[in-house]
Amino acid sequence: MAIVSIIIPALNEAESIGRVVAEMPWDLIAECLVVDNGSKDDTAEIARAAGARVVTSPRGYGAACLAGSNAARSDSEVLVYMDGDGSDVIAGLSDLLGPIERGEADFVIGSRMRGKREPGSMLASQVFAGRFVGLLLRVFLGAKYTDMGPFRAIRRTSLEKLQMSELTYGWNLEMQIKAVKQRLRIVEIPVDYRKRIGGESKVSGDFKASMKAAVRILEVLFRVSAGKSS
Ligand SMILES: Nc1nc2c(ncn2[C@@H]2O[C@H](COP(=O)(O)OP(=O)(O)OP(=O)(O)O)[C@@H](O)[C@H]2O)c(=O)[nH]1
Ligand SMILES: [Mg+2]
Repeated sequence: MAIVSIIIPALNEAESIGRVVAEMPWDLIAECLVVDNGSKDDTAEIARAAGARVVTSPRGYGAACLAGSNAARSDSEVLVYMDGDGSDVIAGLSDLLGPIERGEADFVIGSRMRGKREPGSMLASQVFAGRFVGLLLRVFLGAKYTDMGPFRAIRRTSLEKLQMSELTYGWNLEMQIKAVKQRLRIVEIPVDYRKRIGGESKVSGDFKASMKAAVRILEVLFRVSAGKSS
C-alpha cells in the first residue's frame, strides 16, 4: 500500500475542519496536513486537536496546496488534496487511490459532474464553468476532463515534474493541463459533493471573488496550455 498524505487548505474553517479531520480513514493514510494561513478563527487549534498536522503558508489556495505538498513526510508517495469545508466526501478515497495503487495512473481526479451532487452544493455557474473548461481542454489538448474539482490524488514524483506555480485558484487547472502536457497517466472518477458544513464561502458565494477566480482560471487555461510556465 502506498504512503499517502492528505493535504487540506483551510482558511477560517473552524465550523467544519474538526469534522473533516475526524472522518479521516487512518488505515489508508499516513498523515493529514491542514494548511492554514492566518485564519482569524480556531481552524488550526481544532485541526490539531482532531489529529491533523498543521502547516502555515503564504496567502492563496494554490500557495496552501504547494506548502502542504512540500511539507508532506519525506517518504510520502501519493498526495491527496481536498477542501476543508466538508464538501468533499472522504468515503471516495479508496476509489481515488485505486488506479494509482494498481499502477494504472499517476494522477486521479474526482469529477463532481459524474458523481452525486447534493442540491445547492454547486451553483449553476460553477457547473457551467466546469463543463465549459472541460470542453476547451478537450478541443485544445485532447484531454477528457469533465471537472476542475479539488478532490484529487497524484504521485509525488509526478507532482514534482509539474513544477506547479499557480498560487491562487488557478492551481487545480494548472495541475490538470500540465498533467496532460507531461503525459501523465490520468484517470477521472466520479466523486460525490456536498454543501459546505458551515462557515463562509471564499469563492462561489461571493460575486467579486468568483469573477476574480474565473478570470484567473481562464488566464491559466490559455497561458499554461500555450506552454509558458509562469
Ligand atoms: N490556507 C488557505 N486555504 C484557503 C485559502 N483560500 C481558500 N482556502 C480553502 O480552500 C478550500 C476551498 O475554498 P472554498 O471557500 O470552499 O471555495 P469554494 O469551494 O469555491 O466555495 P464554497 O462552494 O462556498 O465551498 C477551503 O477549504 C478553504 O478554506 C487560502 O488563502 N489559504
Ligand atoms: Mg468549498
